[in-house]
Amino acid sequence: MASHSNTKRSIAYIGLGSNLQQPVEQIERALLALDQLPNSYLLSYSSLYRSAPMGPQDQPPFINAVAKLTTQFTPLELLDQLQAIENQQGRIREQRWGARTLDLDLLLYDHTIMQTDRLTLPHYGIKDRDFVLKPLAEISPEMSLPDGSLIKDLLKHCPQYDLVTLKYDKNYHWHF
Ligand code: A4P
Ligand code: MG
Repeated sequence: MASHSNTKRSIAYIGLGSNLQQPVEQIERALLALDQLPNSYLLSYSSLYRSAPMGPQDQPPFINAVAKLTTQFTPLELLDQLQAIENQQGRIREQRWGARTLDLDLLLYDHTIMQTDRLTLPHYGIKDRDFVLKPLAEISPEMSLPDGSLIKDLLKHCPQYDLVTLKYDKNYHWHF
């Protein structure tokens, strides 16, 4: 395990999305990978949601979820870890907003606000995506963004992507 001078624990929220190659399994594998990250602890994760594609419409529906971690990684170190997981799951970067096996977005890192070439925090799309806000509200109903806006208020005025919550059955399978 790499040693890190940063021993402070931060809270990070990760948005997961997939619409290729058995998306439910892609999300489950990604949650397992997040659970196994060093210097981090997976605190909770939302239900899985099916959503209509935002962007090009000639692609399958997405499966989305949100996970909450504590981590000792800095924001950029955590982004590296997330991109490594995307690559392990066969992510090929093609069209912007196009189909993908796995997309991991760093939504929030404590109340950090930053804008660099590699990383924008909070993630720029949070407020316009019910497939991010709804799972966020499920795991942290009272949370707000660094600008003070409440997730549950944002959800009321947000574009809708036909969300359907998947159910987790007693055989440990997600289904519609
Ligand atoms: N980057 C900057 N900030 C961040 C951040 N907070 N988290 C940079 C993650 N990455 C961040 O991302 C491009 C670059 O953004 C990265 O190299 C990183 O340095 P990417 O994942 O390679 O490209 P992308 O995902 O195709 O582009 P983008 O703009 O991030 O797309 P989004 O916003 O991720 O949207 N429809 C539904 N229903 N559900 C979805 O999940 N997802 C997308 C992709 C489109 N339509 C969707 C969904
Ligand atoms: Mg992305």
